[in-house]
Amino acid sequence: MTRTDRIAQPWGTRTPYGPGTSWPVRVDSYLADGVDPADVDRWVQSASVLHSNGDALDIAVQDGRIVGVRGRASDRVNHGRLGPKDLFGWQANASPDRLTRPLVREGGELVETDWDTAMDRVAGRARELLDTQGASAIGFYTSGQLFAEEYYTLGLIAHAGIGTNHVDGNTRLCTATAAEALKESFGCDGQPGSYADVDHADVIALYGHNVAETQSVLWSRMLDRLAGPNPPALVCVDPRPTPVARAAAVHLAPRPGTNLALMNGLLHELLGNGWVDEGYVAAHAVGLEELRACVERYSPDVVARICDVPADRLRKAARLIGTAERLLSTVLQGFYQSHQATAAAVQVNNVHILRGMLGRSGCGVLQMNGQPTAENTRECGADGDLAGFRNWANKEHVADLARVWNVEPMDIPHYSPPTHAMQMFRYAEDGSLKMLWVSATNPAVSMPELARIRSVLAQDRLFLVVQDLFLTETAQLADVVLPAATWAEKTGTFTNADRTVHLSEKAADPPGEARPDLDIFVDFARRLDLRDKDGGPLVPWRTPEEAFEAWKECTRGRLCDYTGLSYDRLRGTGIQWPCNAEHPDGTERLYADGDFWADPDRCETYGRDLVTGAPLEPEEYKALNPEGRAILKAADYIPPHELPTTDYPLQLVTGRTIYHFHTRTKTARAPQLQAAAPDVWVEVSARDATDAGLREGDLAEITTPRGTVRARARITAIRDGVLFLPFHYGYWDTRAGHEPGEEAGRAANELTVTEWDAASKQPLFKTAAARVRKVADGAGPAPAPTTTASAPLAAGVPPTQAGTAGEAAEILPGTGTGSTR
Ligand SMILES: Nc1nc2c(c(=O)[nH]1)N[C@H]1C(S)=C(S)[C@@H](COP(=O)(O)OP(=O)(O)OC[C@H]3O[C@@H](n4cnc5c(=O)[nH]c(N)nc54)[C@H](O)[C@@H]3O)O[C@H]1N2
Ligand SMILES: Nc1nc2c(c(=O)[nH]1)N[C@H]1C(S)=C(S)[C@@H](COP(=O)(O)OP(=O)(O)OC[C@H]3O[C@@H](n4cnc5c(=O)[nH]c(N)nc54)[C@H](O)[C@@H]3O)O[C@H]1N2
Ligand SMILES: [Mo]
Repeated sequence: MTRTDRIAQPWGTRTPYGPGTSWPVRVDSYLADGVDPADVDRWVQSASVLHSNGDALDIAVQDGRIVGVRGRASDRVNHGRLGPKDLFGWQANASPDRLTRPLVREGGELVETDWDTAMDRVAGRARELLDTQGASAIGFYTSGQLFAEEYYTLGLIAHAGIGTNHVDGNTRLCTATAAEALKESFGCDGQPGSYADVDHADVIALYGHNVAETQSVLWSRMLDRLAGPNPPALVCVDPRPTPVARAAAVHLAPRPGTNLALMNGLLHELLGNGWVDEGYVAAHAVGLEELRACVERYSPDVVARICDVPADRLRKAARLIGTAERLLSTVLQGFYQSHQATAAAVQVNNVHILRGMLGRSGCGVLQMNGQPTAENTRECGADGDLAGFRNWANKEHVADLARVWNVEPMDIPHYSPPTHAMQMFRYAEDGSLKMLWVSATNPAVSMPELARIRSVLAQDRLFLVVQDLFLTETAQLADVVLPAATWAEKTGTFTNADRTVHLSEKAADPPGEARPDLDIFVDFARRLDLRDKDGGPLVPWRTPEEAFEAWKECTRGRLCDYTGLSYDRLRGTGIQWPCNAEHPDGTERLYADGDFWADPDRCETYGRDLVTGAPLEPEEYKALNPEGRAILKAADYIPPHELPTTDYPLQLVTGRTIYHFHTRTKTARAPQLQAAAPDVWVEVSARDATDAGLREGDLAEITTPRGTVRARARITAIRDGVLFLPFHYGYWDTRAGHEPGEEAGRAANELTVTEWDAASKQPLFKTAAARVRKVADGAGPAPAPTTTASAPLAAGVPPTQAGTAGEAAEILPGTGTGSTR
């Protein structure tokens, strides 16, 4: 066993391996100071909820309290490894400022109350609105961080019980584009690939995906391949010098917002050089001629001018991708939250269709998820889609769902596409939406253009319910605050980005009167007395396992078929859906036979116009794709709406660092993680820093047409003309030495724009015009990590480390049994 400071070395010790061999096991664990493995009473099976990777772990329990975590050696996803957030993040559960009682607003103040009073207020307001204004006065805005059982229950209540079309998740900000891109190309949501493709690929292309920081264990797998024999070549498309970019054979750093032009350039080269599997395309795809006609216009020289990347480097990337024998591609927020998101993400699918690189080992596309349970939000229809990937525009799908729920088809709204989150906030702003129930998300920090979001949420005429662990920026604006139990305090299942379903079991009691989200939703349904068409309770279940059994029935025969799973079967390793009688052990890769889920009778959508977002009519879809093949969809590049001007000469992008999760409600409460990145910073290139007179650590002010943020400058190898802000830092926070009410904000979303992708409706967090100026000299380096994309150019910045506080155990192959007991 070795001990490693996992703040200083986030990816831990290398265990090299070669292509086609299995990734060695390395078991990581961290126990609270003074706890000996021998003292642990119980190890409770779970997986991480601080990213979408699904790192399986066991929770250590001593005297009824959580005291640590240990990676599960037997799990297919992580082979025992854990990342920094996995190792240290659990400490937030026991934070003394957890919500322990419901709160209601009385005379302008939030005051403690009992559950009956709080829930009667919520149910009472809902009943009143249903009676006076109808269901469209009520909206639900949920998360990618609850469990499948909870989403399924919420989706049923909202769709069939309340009857509103206003149901969405923060998955709209996160992976709406992943879902849309998969639907557009393959007819249905669902990742074709598998993490095991890393073990076989000879080329791995990462598009706008800083996997090193955002799915750090998946990056360890790639690093172990890079350290072994016959390593894969990496292609990285990102304007920042991420760890991925540094390890890449080819790094393309395009101007933000030009991804589609870049992709069209790569496809131009694939088609021009004949790097196409003609037989595969002829047998399994439609749309080749349209694609060819479109990408013809994107020669490397044209693309070099649009994206400002060297033409030869583009050719080099295209050659790697075009001649790869086993190509794995991943896509994430650098595409999904940037301009022309869906159109660009779809082109990555097109690369795989053209090259016939689907359904074989090493040949995967991962249109990544971000949040741990985002896949379930989508599957269960808590993002507005219909449960089980059913098509709202297909009457038979609606009828089938009505059968499962024992309601009338007309009870399930399907007259128009589901209302997306940005539109729900617009309805609240306009006043037609009068009640908004927010669960497990913090929009007062995470949505674009915060000044506007605050004014929407703070309105008197909006009845705001917030269900959270803490009194977040959003909860502070609520009329009713419901204290929730969280991960490790409740049981449920969730599905990671490669379709692996994990069971997460309750390890400890929630604090005070906090209750599982499932119990809260079920209680609401009971208070409203929601019924099915025979007068039985609409939500007949109480426990997570009962909810899971009901969900299984809803997925029967669908692509996301869960019918072969059970809580018992999931006690062991995670299992990939579809899992049913035909595939009792789950399914490693979708579409092995080139049989897509795109048949007009079974597809999840008839698709949209990628430029305007207009839904296609069923007849149009049938004419385009009568046999249900994969669809090669083309789109032309158009410049972003907000381009640099003389007033705002730079481009602002926003994103993440390895040590923090989102608005930091959990990671700011884990001492090692908080200390590694305690306050906001802004990344600036050396040229732009010189222009602004900025040196490392100086206080800078960043301004866009929406607002101003102050942050310490970190000078890095980011592309010239681009600024980067992490979006983790909400209201000024005394922990970082700030006084509440300081003048300029520090949340990146004070600056972002209210605009979204036409097809997926995902907001643009990664394309805005901005300027930067110096406010004051710094007293030392910026509070940014040195281990990551924010590594400083300046010498002498103390390295990010935690010393003994960050030490975690690693059991390496051949040095132990994999058990720390
Ligand atoms: N440590 C950590 N891990 C997380 C999370 C977290 O908060 N912290 N959150 C989880 C969630 S919900 C998500 S969605 C994922 C997100 O995971 P990622 O998508 O990997 O993370 P981001 O930092 O949002 O964006 C990735 C990269 O996009 C680049 N980028 C910006 N604009 C453009 C552009 O126009 N084109 C291109 N090609 N690239 C661009 C940025 O430079 C950035 O490095 O991470 C998950 N994992
Ligand atoms: N500028 C900018 N903005 C962004 C992004 C970006 O890259 N740049 N990324 C976007 C993306 S991809 C995402 S996913 C969003 C994330 O944005 P949010 O969803 O707002 O971020 P979180 O901080 O994870 O908020 C989750 C909340 O749920 C609470 N919670 C956790 N577990 C539970 C539970 O079991 N039950 C209940 N009831 N509550 C729980 C937490 O305390 C927390 O307050 O941000 C988006 N916003
Ligand atoms: Mo996300």
